Amino acid sequence: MERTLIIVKPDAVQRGLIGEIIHRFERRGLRIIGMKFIQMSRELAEKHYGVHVGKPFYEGLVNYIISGPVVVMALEGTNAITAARNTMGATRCSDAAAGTIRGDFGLEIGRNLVHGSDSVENGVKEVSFFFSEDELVAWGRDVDGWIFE
Ligand code: DAT
Ligand code: MG
Repeated sequence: MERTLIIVKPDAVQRGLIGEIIHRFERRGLRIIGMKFIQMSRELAEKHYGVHVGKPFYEGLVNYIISGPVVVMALEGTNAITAARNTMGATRCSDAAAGTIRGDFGLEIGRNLVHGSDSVENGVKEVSFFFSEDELVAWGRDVDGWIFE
């Protein structure tokens, strides 16, 4: 079972797309194990985006992610990393396939609506940045056997 950290970014929150975005992951079969509505501190944003320090877009990226409230979610499922990233679409919205979140709702790379972890290792790490273990709910759904093999 993999874990991924999903962030409904400030542009998506401002545009009233929280429900639409959560719905797509929920419908995919991923199991929600943590969720909260927060405004990120600069400190937490810099930790989360630490891998991008020094890149030309880093400053703008941090300012964008702290510019308004976000929804952070920890999702669990078989192949959760790849599945969630395919549901999100390509980083550059204009390249994202229609039917994906970014392909259906975005135009620009700096307003790309959603974050999802990019590896199993980063999924575990990023979930731990935003959730303590006691904020995560270990639960099963009656339908799990019809979604997970
Ligand atoms: P992703 O969010 O698809 O995992 P990433 O981890 O490579 O993409 O980059 C993190 C965010 O940084 C991305 O969502 C948007 C921004 N970004 C990435 N590359 C960029 C670029 N070349 N110009 C401007 N912003 C960029
Ligand atoms: Mg990334």
